[in-house]
Parts: sequence; C-alpha cells; structure tokens
Amino acid sequence: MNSAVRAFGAVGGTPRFIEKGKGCRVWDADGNSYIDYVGSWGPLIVGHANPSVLRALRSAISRGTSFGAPTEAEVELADAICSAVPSVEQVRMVSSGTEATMCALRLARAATGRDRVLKFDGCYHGHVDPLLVAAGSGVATLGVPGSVGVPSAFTDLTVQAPYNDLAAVDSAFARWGREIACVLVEPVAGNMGCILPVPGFLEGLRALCDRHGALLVFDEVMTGFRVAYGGAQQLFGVRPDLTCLGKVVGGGLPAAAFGGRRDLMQQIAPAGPVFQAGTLSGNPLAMAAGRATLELLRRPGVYPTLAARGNALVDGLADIAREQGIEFTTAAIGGMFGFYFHPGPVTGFEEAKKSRSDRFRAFFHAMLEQGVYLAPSPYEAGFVSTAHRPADIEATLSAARVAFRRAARVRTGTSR
Ligand code: KE4
Repeated sequence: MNSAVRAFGAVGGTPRFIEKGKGCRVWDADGNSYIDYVGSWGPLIVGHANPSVLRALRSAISRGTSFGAPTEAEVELADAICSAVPSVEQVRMVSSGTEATMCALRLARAATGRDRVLKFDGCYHGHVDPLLVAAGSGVATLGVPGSVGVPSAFTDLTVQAPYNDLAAVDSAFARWGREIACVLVEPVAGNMGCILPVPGFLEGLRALCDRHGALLVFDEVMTGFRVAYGGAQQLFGVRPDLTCLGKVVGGGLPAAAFGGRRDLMQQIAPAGPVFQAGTLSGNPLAMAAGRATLELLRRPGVYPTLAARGNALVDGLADIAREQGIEFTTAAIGGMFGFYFHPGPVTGFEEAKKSRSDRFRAFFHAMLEQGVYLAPSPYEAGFVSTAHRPADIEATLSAARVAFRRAARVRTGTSR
C-alpha cells in the first residue's frame, strides 16, 4: 500500500489490486471490471491507456528515460502551462503536488519575510509537515489529528480557518496580519468530498491578502486543467499570486508544478536565493504524458462535455436518493464531483464530518460489487474523464438504485 489514501480504512474490506485500465474502466487481478471514478485521484482525465498519451510516451521512452539536464520537452510543457493558467508567468516543474505546495510555501515566506501560513480545515495540500493540520483526504479518512512525527514547532506557524468563512480569515489577519506570509486554499475543496467556494469567498481572500500584504496561493493540484483548461482561477476570475499544479499536468506520470508572478518565481534558485531542486523534476516521460494530455484537453467541447457527464451523474444520484427518501446532497463542477449522505448544504469540514459515513460505507460496497469504482472515503472527490460515455453514467445510476436501497437499510446513524 504505497499511499494511505488507497487503503479501505473508511469503508472496510480489501482494496482491489488493479491490473489494467482502458478508457473509463479498470480491471482488478481477479478479472472484474469497474467503471472508474477515481481516475488515479484525478490525473486520468483523458481515460486510461489513452492512445495519444501512449504514443507520446513510446516516442519519448525510445530516447531514454531521464537526463537530469534541461530538455525541450519541459520547456514546452512549461509554455503550455503559462499559456493556459491566467496568473502563471513562470513555472517550476516538480514531481508531486506535495513538493509543489512545499516549495510555494517556502517561496511565499521568503518573498514576504513572514513565517505564518493560513490554511483551511478539511483542505489537503500533500503530506508536508506544516500543512498536516486539520487536513482532509487521507488524514480525515483515518481520523488522525494530523500526523505523529510532526513536532508542534512545525505546525505552530500554521493558522487554520473554516473553509468558506471569510470572517474567520479576517479575524486571523486582525490577530496576525503582518506575520501571515500567505493564504493557501483549494479554490474548489476536493479533499473533504467536493465543496464549492460560496460566492465572494475567493474574491474576499484576494482582497484580504492585498490589504495585509500576504500572498494568495491557489492549490490547483486537483482543479488545475480539471474544472477548466485554465483551472479554477479562470472559472472564478480570481488571480492568485502563486499556483500549485499536479495530477493532470503529468497525465498519469509523476509531474507537478508551482508557478505564478515572474517577480516571485525569479526568487527561486538558481535565479534567486530560494533553494529548490529535484532529481526527476521535468522528467521527459512525464513531460511527454503531460503535454499529450493537455493537447487533448485543448480540443473544443472537452470541458462542457466533462461538466455535462458530471452533472448527469450527480443529478441522477440525487433523483434516486430523493425517490428512496434518503438524505443526500451533491456537488459537481467541471469533471469533478462529490456527494454526502447529509441533507445539505455542506459548505465546510464540520458539516462534511456530520454526513452519514455508515451509509456511505454501505453505498460504496454495493457500488463496488456492481462494478462501479468510487473513492473509498466520503472525504474525497470523484472524477469523470473524456472516456466516460452517457451509457457509463446510465450503468452507474442503475447500480446506484440498488446501492441506495442498501444504504437506506443502515438505520443507526453514526456520523463518523
Ligand atoms: P501528491 O503529493 O499526492 O501528488 O499531491 C498532494 C495534493 C496536493 N494538493 C491537493 C489539492 C491534492 O488533492 C493533493 C493529493 N490528493 C490526494 C487525494 N485527494 C492524492 C491521493 C493520494 O495521496 O494517494
């Protein structure tokens, strides 16, 4: 198990060992096939074993795997990212989203000369020590406060606020205004289910950061190239100072990035004094897979189709839950979605934690048994790909009619 998130800790049972994927489906080692809504936790937006991505990889691998030196491929992917993401003027490639947020934090602290960082309860930014505070995703799934092994000295400078709560952020700035280097936020929260920013939330963060001289950092590791080609910042029209990217930009291979204003990025070594390095940063194979994926995403109609698939799925689920009298609420934006066994609305971590995880558990297994592969936690988002067809959504909803009946039989409500 090379990531705690893949364990079935929240749902019980045995994780499936996946043997292959093709399009929107994966096959386990026993030959069972599943309609896949995990998509390797987001990267597989163009489906498994996409022919264009495989072609690009075959071409790249025929020239070697890694050189630890500049290559044209990494410049081309960097150009594609800078052209796509409104606030990104310069970008540095790294190998994971965790690395991207870790570097963005270091840069924000260096650029402002301040030490505190503000994050939101239920948001997850990878497993870098100072951000393992009230984190979502696997940390929430396992119900651990953060992680043992992280000295309090490493988290004492991390300020927390409830997601979607501008007043709490205003209070934090009132208390630590000149000490806060940055506000780090998932512009759509995908690590406590799927929670959209309430109108004015992102704009309010921008205004507060401007007023107090802090940087606004969008963690778009999940939303980047997922909710729109230019990410959530293009969709919501809010321009952060720094952006973290991952998942889709590697097309299923290890690649991530952080970038933003040129005056900030010029402070990164070797141009500036903020050290950053990485053996496999800009790896040619990952660059090839990322570039091929982004090329496919530039085609007309891709994002409206992803959104239509995601909306058809969550609207269908909500209709069936309503027919069966089950408290249920959903969210979807672009190709990502989430749902809660909760009457709604769910705008933050406290509400998400009150959803009926016992019913989620029953629903999850009933879907798995019928060949639908969801994330094994109520604190994760789901993803559709360009390979999901209307027939796949219909098959998923047929399975859900059975799964909701299984969930409805769970009477004793245990919210955790
Ligand atoms: P990685 O280090 O896992 O590449 O990225 C960390 C990260 C950063 N920011 C956001 C918004 C993220 O969602 C993630 C990683 N997401 C989890 C699933 N919610 C990855 C799954 C896993 O850790 O196995």
